[in-house]
Amino acid sequence: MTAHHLPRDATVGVIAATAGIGIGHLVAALTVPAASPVLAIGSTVIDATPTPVKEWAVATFGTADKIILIGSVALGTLVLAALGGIVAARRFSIGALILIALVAMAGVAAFTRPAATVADLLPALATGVAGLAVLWWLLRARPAAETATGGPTRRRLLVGGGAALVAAALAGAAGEAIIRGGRRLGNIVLPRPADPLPPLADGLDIEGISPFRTPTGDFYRVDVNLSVPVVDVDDWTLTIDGDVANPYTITWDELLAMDMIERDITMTCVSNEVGGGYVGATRWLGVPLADLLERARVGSEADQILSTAVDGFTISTPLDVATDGRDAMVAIAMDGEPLPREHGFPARLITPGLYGYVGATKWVERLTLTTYAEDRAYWTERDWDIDGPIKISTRIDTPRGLTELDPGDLVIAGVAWAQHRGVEGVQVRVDDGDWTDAELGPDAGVDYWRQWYLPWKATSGRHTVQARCITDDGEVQTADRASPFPNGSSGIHDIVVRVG
Ligand SMILES: Nc1nc2c(c(=O)[nH]1)N[C@H]1C(S)=C(S)[C@@H](COP(=O)(O)O)O[C@H]1N2
Ligand SMILES: [Mo]
Repeated sequence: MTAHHLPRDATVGVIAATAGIGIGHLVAALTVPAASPVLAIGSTVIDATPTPVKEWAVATFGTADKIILIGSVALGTLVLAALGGIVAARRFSIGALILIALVAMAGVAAFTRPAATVADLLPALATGVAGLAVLWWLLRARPAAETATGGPTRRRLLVGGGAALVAAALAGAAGEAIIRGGRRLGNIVLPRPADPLPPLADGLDIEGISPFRTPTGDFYRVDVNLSVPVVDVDDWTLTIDGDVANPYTITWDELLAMDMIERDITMTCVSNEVGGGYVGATRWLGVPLADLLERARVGSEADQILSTAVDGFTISTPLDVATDGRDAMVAIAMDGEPLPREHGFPARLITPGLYGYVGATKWVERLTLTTYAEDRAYWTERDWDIDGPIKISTRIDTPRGLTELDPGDLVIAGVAWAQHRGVEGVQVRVDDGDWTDAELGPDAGVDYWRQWYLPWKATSGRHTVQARCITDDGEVQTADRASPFPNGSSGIHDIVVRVG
């Protein structure tokens, strides 16, 4: 055997691995979607990545961080698979061992996920069986006596390999379709809140300003999940346990039968940078956390609510925010629709005034009353603050920084939020001028952002525009640009524009 067969043998390895991954994805879709080989390895890599690197990745690639991660895992897998193919063509058993090692990694990654069961091993198993079968079959299809020009047998290899690739693509696509189509989002009829709110105001209609209510499709998404959990409400339950006198579990129907509240709440991520897009505002429908806890009769020890998602992810929320009168809730709907899967279907925690990582558990299924001394959650284990109050923020939506504008009458506009405190005013400053009061849009309560705007006669030249927020209790936002992690970025948003 000679070196010029290397590309062909490498291709055989890649085809075998691709076939395995495609079949594995289909089996995962039918069993445990998150245990799909590439996803399972990717999630393990995410969990094992040191926090600073993770923060860097989110800051640098934004939401594309996941695509880049999956891409790298896939690339690494294919390189190893190519090596497996080359070795297998010479010594089948050793080449096969390389593929088996790859599959074993996927199996271990799937099985060590929180709350994994034996079913989590099925996708890796299917990947291994399919991959090895294709490898063996393709290598057997190779001509016994090789000729440089190839021939019909070589064509058989091409056709066979092509067929395996097509089958892999079909299986993978079918799997993806099943996962996305979901087993059942259900024909959910949302209950009416006990005290419906008046409709949310339309808000200011200024070109470039954030809409007063963020359309759900534009709502930012932040989580550690490569694949979105698929939950069937018929199988879902919510359990309240830990330091409580009356631990209990309720079904979806029982949750829906409880009294509902609707609240207008702005949500944001601790990783949002000054002026960034990880913030959204909408109307949430749900059951007050206080009601759920009251029924459980919380003991005297607990100081945190440790919430667990269906995939084992945990968030810890200070117990006092559930009882200090704010409208923390287990939400089931946003903007009048059941939660979309990416935002936590069927139920999630929403805690006004706290960053998402300490109060907004998506796909929640358990609330455990415990203590900070005893239990830690995903992010607090990684040394993030246990208390994550949202910092006062102002964002200039328009004009955009670093743009060229025509001189004349312009409007500076944006949003400001002082969660759970209320926005009393917003002030704008151009260059070294005075801070000028902006006009405010409608008020939907202390937990909701406010739109603001200020007309501006723009003169030629380069200008700096800044905006700051003043809270209902009189605090003026400062220019302190604290590091965005782990406490959230504050700081005055400033942009530079050129008027030409
Ligand atoms: N299960 C689960 N819930 C989660 C997270 C997560 O990774 N897993 N991320 C949290 C973080 S950091 C934020 S900012 C919010 C984001 O919610 P959204 O994606 O609906 O905007 O969800 C929170 N809830
Ligand atoms: Mo977050």
